Amino acid sequence: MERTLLVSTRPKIVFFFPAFSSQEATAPLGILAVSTPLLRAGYQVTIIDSTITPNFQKRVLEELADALCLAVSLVTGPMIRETVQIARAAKELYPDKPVILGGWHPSLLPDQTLAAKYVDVVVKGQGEDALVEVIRAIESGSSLNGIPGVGYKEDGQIRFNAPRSLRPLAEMPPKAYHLADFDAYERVCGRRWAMYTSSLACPYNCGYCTNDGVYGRKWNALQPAQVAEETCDLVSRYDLELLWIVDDNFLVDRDRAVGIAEEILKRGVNFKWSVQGSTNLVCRLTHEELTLMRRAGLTQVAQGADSGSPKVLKLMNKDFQKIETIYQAAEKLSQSGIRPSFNIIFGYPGEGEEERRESISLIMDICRRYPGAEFWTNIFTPYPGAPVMQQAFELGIDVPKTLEGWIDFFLRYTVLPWLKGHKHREVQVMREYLRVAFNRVPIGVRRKHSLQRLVHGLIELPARWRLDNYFFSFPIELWLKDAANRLVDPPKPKVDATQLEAEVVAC
Ligand code: B12
Ligand code: SF4
Repeated sequence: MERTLLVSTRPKIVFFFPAFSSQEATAPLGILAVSTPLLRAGYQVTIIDSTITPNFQKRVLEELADALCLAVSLVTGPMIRETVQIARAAKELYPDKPVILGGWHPSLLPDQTLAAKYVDVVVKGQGEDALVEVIRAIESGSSLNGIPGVGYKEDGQIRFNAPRSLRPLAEMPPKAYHLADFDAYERVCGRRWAMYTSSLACPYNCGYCTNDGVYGRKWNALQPAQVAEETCDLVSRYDLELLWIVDDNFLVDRDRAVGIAEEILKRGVNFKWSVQGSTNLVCRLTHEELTLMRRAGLTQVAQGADSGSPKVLKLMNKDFQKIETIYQAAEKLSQSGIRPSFNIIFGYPGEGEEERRESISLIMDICRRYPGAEFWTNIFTPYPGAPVMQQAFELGIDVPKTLEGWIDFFLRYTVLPWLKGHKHREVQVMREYLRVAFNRVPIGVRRKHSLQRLVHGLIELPARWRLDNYFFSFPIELWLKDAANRLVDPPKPKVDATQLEAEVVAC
């Protein structure tokens, strides 16, 4: 369940990847990225991913016995629970072994993260260069002073070095995919797949998006030949069915996007891939270009439609997208045989019932006109570092003051000061009806029991009727569905894939 590269003389670094509360299990790309420079420098690397490792705490502590330090990768939300648990346990047993945190949450809230007693070092932003410099300093017992992008503790004081400038993706080493146990991920997920990065950053600045704070807005990318070479090699080497290209906005350079498809076709390797891209950039592509991409294996484009209300789109700073753009993107993708996948955010500051109704109408209309189109919905989550945060504060959001405080962030903050009580319950019921009204294709494959399939089939039409009529009282269909689930499914943890499956963030 954990992978170690043994041919090395330098000490071992233990990486921990906490569960991200989703069935979409695959190798943690952030850790694979920062591992390569360590391996090249001669360090050993062990990755323990709690999603695929039974008794993960015991395993981490055992591995740490002869290791130099513990490094954890995390984003804001439920991952913080296991981060805190493991970091505390590690510090208790090995008080002298540094605990290093990297990834989105430490990047966006470095001071607060480092203030936790059981955290010794935080790395802000890209970690490839920073981590190997930190590890070298720890190994030689020297100060971390002067290592850009790093915060650390010295003489009981918290210190931050100057920020590290962003490096273009093309300069970065390849990710250490060979450390990943794809068999184990497949057992959890039901699908054999991996993530791949072909570009970094996004030129836009949507109000809820945290990207600017970590990757800036200067989009940079790999050339088509390199992307095709690496992706074809990856799927062939690890026998993968699907690659999710996790770029924030894959389509910024139209010629490059089409070029990648041409290069994949040239190599004749068959695999499915999906990308994230904004609707306006989908609309720029011609039918011929999209068909070519489909032939090369592109099966889905995930896009942030975000709202069916022009007023809310404006509040979200999405001037690059009109309601017609969403329709056009759905049409173009459907006509080319590519699944249009959209994200919708309910409860954005400034959204009222009228605007929510507009979103529901948009969803219903698009799903009917373009069968196969899918919508994933979220309730607005105010993330630190997002442009809208200031306004959210003014509207009464109270963000946690400690790292542990963020553990229950989801549970607390899907309930917003302006969306709570009856209104909040109604939105949750509405989201449940949306889940059953039209089919969606998640990455994680969860086979439904025949009873669940039967109930789903029975309530699909009533769910659509309710959504058309915006009527959510006495949700008997959902009670029926829950009863069927209880009969065939074991009880679920408090924060789990079912709650989060709808919350993939897309452009
Ligand atoms: C893939 C993905 C997922 C997958 C994860 C699948 C998996 N098996 O890992 C799934 C679908 C499960 C998912 C879920 C969610 N995600 Co997500 N996801 C992403 C996505 C698209 C790619 C992440 C990735 O691997 N990138 C590639 C790697 C190489 O880049 P990186 O992670 O930035 O890593 C670099 C640095 O951060 C750093 N680094 C990373 N780890 C470490 C560790 C150490 C020790 C060091 C030193 C450095 C370091 O170095 C790396 C190389 O430079 C990002 C957006 C993005 N473009 O990155 C969003 C993103 C990370 N997700 C986000 C969110 C909000 C979520 C959800 C909370 C959504 C929701 N509302 O439910 C959920 C739940 C997450 C949870 N963990 O609890 C936000 C995080 C914002 C934040 N404040 O933390 C992002 C940034 C999207 C966005 N723009 O808003 N997600
Ligand atoms: S939400 Fe998507 S389109 Fe908007 S700024 Fe973030 S990455 Fe770019």
